Amino acid sequence: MVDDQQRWEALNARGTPEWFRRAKLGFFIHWGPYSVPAWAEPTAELGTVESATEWYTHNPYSEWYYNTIRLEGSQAWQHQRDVYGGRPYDDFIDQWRAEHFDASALVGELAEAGADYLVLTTKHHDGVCLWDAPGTDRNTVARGPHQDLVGAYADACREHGVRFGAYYSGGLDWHERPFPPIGEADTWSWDGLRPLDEGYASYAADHVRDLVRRYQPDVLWNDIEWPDAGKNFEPHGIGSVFEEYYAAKPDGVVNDRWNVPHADYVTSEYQHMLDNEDARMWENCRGVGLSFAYNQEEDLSHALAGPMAIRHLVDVVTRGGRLLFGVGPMADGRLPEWQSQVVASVGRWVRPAGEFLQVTPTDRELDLGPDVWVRLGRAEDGSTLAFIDADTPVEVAGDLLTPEWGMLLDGVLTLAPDRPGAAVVRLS
Ligand code: FUL
Repeated sequence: MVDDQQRWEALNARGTPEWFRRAKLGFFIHWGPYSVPAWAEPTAELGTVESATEWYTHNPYSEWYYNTIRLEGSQAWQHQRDVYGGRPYDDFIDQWRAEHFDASALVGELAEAGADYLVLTTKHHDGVCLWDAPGTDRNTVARGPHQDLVGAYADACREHGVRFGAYYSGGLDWHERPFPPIGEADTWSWDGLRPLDEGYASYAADHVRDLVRRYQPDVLWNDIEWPDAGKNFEPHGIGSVFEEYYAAKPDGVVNDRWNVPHADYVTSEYQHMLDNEDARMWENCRGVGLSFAYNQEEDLSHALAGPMAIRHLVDVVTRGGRLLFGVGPMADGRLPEWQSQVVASVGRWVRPAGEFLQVTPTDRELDLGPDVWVRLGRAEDGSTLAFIDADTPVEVAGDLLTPEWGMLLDGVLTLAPDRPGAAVVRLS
């Protein structure tokens, strides 16, 4: 008899699939009924606010709207009263029409920007499923858009050669397991707030199995733990779902937010970073602005735009990670103009320079002074690449690999003012 421990060991013996090792840029899509009110206070980045109550009461994540409007006295609670007369959250499911949704056009836009993969919220914490999931009619086929949105995205990804990932909130489902709003108590812990029971564990496992069978996702991206009753192999255990998944999709990967003995990689979020980056395969996620889902209160001034987005991408990649960059479509299915601008600006850099992101961390150091932004990576041929961004000429010895964005003459690098981000130099 093979026991559970051996089964976990067998799962852990898998190597990281080559495509994921090489993937450096993914886009994260948060889309749901919360995209209808699309409202949050653009306060701060996760990891920069100390008090949990402060964070949740002024939560900048618009996908948390269903929670924030239940925190009496919060601005979101007031907004829901003023604009929607305090009506129930579920009205947004029916108001969501997705009338201009064109999966192929949207995924094409992200592919153009150099996306290796995309991860879509198939069910966020509000419990609404973006496909006709078993066991619930709170889904986008029965209501609202009346479409299988997961299927549309999965097909469009395959059409454009982008790997398709499914985000699933296994840990929180504010409808299936009604909830006291998170943030009333000043704690970051989910204990006492997330469902643990077997009924919910089997409901969620059936969903993930259904996603695997129908869409064969390249990534299974769970959030906020897996219900405790299902953290095993039988009868509804996520371990057996993983076994089925890898049998169907040998080069699939799962993230670490199940809190079970197996994960293919670990995740960080905004400035909530990992302590052991070096030891594992990892991914940093963040929205282009302060929210993952679309927030009408945000514009380009809240975004990590142009060269700053490239700096973040390069910073993550040269530390050994990959970036899962969040965009939030509007309720009609299109990206807001300012987010499209960010995506396009990423593409202006990644299209010509993306190949130089195949680097690993290096111990080599290079001090070019306080005004120069520089990151180093070890290329596959063993050479060292420097990613350099500076407004004034920089003394550096090497070859400029992105000659269209500047000049490197007699050891002096001068960057073009309209460069889309860091220049790449192979150091001597
Ligand atoms: C978090 C969620 O609570 C956020 O809303 C978002 O989905 C992020 C990627 O994960 O934990």
